[in-house]
Amino acid sequence: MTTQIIRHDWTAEEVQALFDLPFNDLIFEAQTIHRKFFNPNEVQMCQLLSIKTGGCPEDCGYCSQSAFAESDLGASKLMAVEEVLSEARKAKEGGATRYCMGAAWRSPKDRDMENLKAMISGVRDMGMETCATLGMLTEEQAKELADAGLDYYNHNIDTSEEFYGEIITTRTFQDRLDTLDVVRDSGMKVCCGGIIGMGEKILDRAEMLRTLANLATHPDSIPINQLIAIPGTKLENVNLPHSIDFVRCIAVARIMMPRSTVRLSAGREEMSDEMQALCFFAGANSIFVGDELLTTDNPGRDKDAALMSKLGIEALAAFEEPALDKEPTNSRPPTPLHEKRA
Ligand code: SAM
Ligand code: DTB
Ligand code: SF4
Repeated sequence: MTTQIIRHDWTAEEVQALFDLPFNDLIFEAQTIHRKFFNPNEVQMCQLLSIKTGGCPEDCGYCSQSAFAESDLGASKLMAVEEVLSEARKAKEGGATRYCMGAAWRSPKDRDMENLKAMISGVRDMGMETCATLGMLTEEQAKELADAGLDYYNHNIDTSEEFYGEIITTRTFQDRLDTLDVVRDSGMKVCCGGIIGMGEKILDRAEMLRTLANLATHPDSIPINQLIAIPGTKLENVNLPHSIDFVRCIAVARIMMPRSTVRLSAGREEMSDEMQALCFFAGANSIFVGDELLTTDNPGRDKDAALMSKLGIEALAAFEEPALDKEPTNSRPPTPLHEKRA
């Protein structure tokens, strides 16, 4: 199969055709593209910290931190700057090169901005890449965070536009896209992906990836989460997707967005070593390390170190450009999504 390399004009049929490929053809294609842009034996190690947990006014059906969830998670205040920096130092000593701070907010309050900026510049001064996920941002907030040294902003579309309303009602799909524009315009890199296994159809997975790939610029980083069905959330009884179906999503993301970092994010606790190895083969090149994600467990460092050693995978250094980054062939000028929709 011939593949245009960097594209922003994927049709629904083309993406569906990728999902319909025989599995071996799909992951061969994904691995071939992966090798054009990345060292296949390097994976980026990120670590998360929940700097403000619980009591969130949004109703995301998967999230333990939503005030609508019946979880026993209390609502905490924003952590103190020193406490965050001390956790970040430990993460760096443990091998993390990107540090991502998450807050259970609809959007940050102006009164929190000074502390957030001190956290960001403090982490940046340690030599780690910085990322934050704080909800919706105004232009001014995005600019302030960028100026403080925030490299990436994580803001997921989570699923297809069509399925979105089944999962979240307190903000729209368009709200998410608007914040992504604000983030991009501020000069920060965009980290945007979604969740597999919320009861969506394959078509929804295809449409989610199509939305991301048809943005004027591909997200620099694409977290693909497997739903962690957390007791007390609306999705607590949803079954895990089949592992092969999950790997297919990684492969399709890699093919559609060849230069982006694809992050094998939540859900690794439930994944076998073999499934994770297939995800790396399909083009995933980043993981979250450490014992915890935000509110749930993650395979600890020892388990991950053993897996990486078995696979001969090395950690990517902070701020390292992909080793094999080349000029794309068959590149077409991007078409902004809003223009395509009009
Ligand atoms: N409040 C911020 C927001 O929603 O943008 C940031 C935090 S939120 C926890 C970040 C992302 O984590 C969500 O968009 C979702 O994709 C993912 N996530 C949250 N809970 C999850 C779960 N139970 N399973 C899998 N992914 C989850
Ligand atoms: C993302 O897409 N996944 C991470 C990060 N961005 C912030 C969060 C996963 C959270 C999993 C559930 C929890 O620990 O609460
Ligand atoms: Fe709030 Fe983010 Fe959880 Fe949604 S995913 S409830 S916005 S913390």
